[in-house]
Amino acid sequence: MATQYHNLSDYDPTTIPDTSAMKVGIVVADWNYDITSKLMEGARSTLIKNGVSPDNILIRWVPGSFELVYGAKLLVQKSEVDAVIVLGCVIRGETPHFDYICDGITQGITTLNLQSKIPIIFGLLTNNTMQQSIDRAGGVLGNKGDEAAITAIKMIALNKNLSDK
Ligand code: DLZ
Repeated sequence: MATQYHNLSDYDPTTIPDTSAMKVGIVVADWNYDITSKLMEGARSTLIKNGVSPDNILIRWVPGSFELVYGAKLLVQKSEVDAVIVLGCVIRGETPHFDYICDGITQGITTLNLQSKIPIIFGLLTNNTMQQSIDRAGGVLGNKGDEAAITAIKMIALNKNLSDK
């Protein structure tokens, strides 16, 4: 079913499933902290606003976005979470090896998703400028952390729904 929304944080709250038992891990990169801390706050507050208990949100920091893949793998293997959200920010203008980092993370998260029993949600900003990242971390274009949180809730529900059959 196609979403009628272009921004995943514009959601119909009546479609949000029961989240009271959901456990969500968030792995967030320290690099570009001014941006990533806002993504993290957006994700955390959106989970809580939609019924996830603060006690069921596990947040772990890694040095840079490249470490998000290993961080997510650790949470998949060593915690009891139902989904992992990765949050980071890579800016082309400030990062000489932008394409290598972005490709590595994208491939890594894709591979983890294929191997893991729980969904890994991709919340990596890959922008050309700092302003574009500011716009997407609680600025004029919303907060990609919020979108990642809603996506996590929906994917956990899908996984649980199919597991119950
Ligand atoms: C090295 C590096 C650079 C140049 N730029 C960024 C960036 O824009 N965003 C980010 O999250 N991390 C960056 N890093 C750090 C790498 O992700 C990684 O932490 C280091 O290469 C060590 O593995």
